Amino acid sequence: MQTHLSTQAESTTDIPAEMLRSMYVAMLRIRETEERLADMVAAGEIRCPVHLYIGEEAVAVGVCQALETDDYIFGNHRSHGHYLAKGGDLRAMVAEVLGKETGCSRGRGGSMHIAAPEVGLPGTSAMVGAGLPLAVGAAIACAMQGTAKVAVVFFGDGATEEGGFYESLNLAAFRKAPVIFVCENNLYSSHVHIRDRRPADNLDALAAVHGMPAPRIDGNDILAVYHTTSEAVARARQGHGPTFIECRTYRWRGHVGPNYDIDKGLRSPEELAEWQARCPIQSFETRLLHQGVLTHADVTHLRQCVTDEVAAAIAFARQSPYPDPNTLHDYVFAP
Ligand SMILES: Cc1ncc(C[n+]2csc(CCOP(=O)(O)OP(=O)(O)O)c2C)c(N)n1
Ligand SMILES: [Mg+2]
Repeated sequence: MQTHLSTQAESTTDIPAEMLRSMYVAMLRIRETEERLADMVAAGEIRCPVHLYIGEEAVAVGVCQALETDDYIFGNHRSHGHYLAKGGDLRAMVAEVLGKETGCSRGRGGSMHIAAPEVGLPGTSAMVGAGLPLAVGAAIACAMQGTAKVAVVFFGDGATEEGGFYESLNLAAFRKAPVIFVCENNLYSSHVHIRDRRPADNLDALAAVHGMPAPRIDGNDILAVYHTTSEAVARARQGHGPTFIECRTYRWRGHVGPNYDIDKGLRSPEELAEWQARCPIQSFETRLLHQGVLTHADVTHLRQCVTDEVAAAIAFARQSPYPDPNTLHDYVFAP
């Protein structure tokens, strides 16, 4: 079983410059969207629970860059980044978080129930661990239909403490299902650190025991995520079965909402600062500048484009109507 923590040694030279730029922009888009959503939650404009992904952007973008549009992804309660990285419509997501009729779930779902089936995200579930069996089912269906499609599920370290996690890994391994388990290990489940929940920090070993490769990688290194996922996708498409990828990362904000959970004494300012110094966007930007893929003028321009794009999405969402109260029961049951 392969278990390694890669560093920023992975090469950029085998990736076209245009793709590198697009990966950089995709991370910027997630960051800017989340920062603005955080402001809107703090101002009381957004009323649904919002779990922010800031700090973890390299996982979603690195994984989705290795997928085709018709491959499936499944998310969880913290899925804005997954949705955007897979190509979901930004305006429809912001409108959903604001509860508007133009939202991707017509304003009925909110932040935790976003969907973009047109790009392979059938939906997200806030039940911790619920995405795993859905992804395994989708992967088995893809194989039975004779397609080369794969399914990916993003889940947190906390989801490994659910029974469905073990059932999913077992069935996927047994059936050699074309599924990739992407564990976003941000060290916390709600407000509890992994050292206070488990006898050992060994999630990769849980997967390895099911007989699947279980690389443990730096989830803040987008190229490590991209290369590792590409290998897993190739393996899955060739019929060799699932891979478990443990991405070590960190969410900058608290479990839910815009605050940092420092005031609650749940984590230290030093821990947060240490991970902020390892910002996945900043390190990738520095690298692209160093390698001449981007100039400083490009960085300024691209950052402004993303700021404008997000501002336009927020304006669209604000101008959109709320659902008509008479349609409250629509879309709840199949007609
Ligand atoms: C089955 C279930 N149990 C408990 C909860 C409450 N809950 C919501 S998020 C969360 C923590 C999840 O932690 P993790 O899986 O590590 O994801 P992260 O929030 O760190 O991204 C919990 C316990 C839930 N939504 N579903
Ligand atoms: Mg977690």
